[in-house]
Amino acid sequence: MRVAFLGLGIMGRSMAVNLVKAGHEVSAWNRTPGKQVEGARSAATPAEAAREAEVVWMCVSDTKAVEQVLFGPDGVEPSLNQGMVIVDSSTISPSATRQFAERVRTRGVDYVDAPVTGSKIGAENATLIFIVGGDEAVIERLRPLFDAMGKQVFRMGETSKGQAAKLVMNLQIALIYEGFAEALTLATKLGVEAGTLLPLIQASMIRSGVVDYKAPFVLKRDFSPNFPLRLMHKDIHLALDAAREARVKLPGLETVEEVYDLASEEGYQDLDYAATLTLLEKWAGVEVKAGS
Ligand code: NA7
Repeated sequence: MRVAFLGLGIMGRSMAVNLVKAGHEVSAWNRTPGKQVEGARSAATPAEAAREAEVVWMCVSDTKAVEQVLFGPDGVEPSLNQGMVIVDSSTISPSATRQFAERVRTRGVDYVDAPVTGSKIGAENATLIFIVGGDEAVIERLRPLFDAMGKQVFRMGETSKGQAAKLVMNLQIALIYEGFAEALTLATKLGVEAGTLLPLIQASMIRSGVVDYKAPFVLKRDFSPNFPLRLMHKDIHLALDAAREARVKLPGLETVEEVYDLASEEGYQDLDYAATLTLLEKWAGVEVKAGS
């Protein structure tokens, strides 16, 4: 298929590489020049990338970035053609997604929200899980592209429901990780080493994918970004905004948001979100260690 890929960040670049590997004809664009995808045509603007495309696939930071890529100067809008499909793998606001979809629908263009879970490693290995909102038949047409970049597609309902589901997934990841980080901090303060505690966690009902994934990084004190703190912070804001719009109270997430606010003030934005642990350690005056 002819695909315009817009946004070559940590996730987008690997996704575009996998589309090329699967034999699709890709024209790629990134806001900051210099990021390229071997085998893809480099476009100077989103509009240029989209001109001949059947599918425009976006993976940019946030709601504002999606709006600019679609409707800003040099944005995709003038290149929209009847029958085209826009797919958004960024994690953004569900209500803004509905507005963007309505705007392009007037031009005969379908809109599918397809945020992902699986992190940097999932993007590299083409094992992403797509959390999708949109028309079933349109999603089926996109199947070869989903298959090239991921391992599973879960349809949550019509357009914007993918974003809604993604936000509640990240809500849980943020809360589960914070629970783990608080447990490690208190355990260390009380004299139980992380390396001693972990096998107990893994053997018990507390075991979780989040802990399995993060524990090795935490024990190595490797806080380089698989999923940068600034993006999880953004998703926490998005979830709280969506909750406010829906008049839902989320006290746990509100507290975690404060931890992220302080972590950002400490300058941790570009570290992995696992670095919130270091804030807890600082407050407690301990450092979590794997142990002997
Ligand atoms: P990264 O690695 O921070 O990449 C973000 C990308 O978004 C990168 O290509 C940016 O371009 C691009 N970006 C940011 N702001 C804009 C604006 N205003 N216009 C156009 N492009 C922009 O994030 P990830 O790849 O890890 O994640 C991407 C999304 O997936 C995000 O929503 C996550 O929550 C999930 P740059 O190179 O900075 O010019």
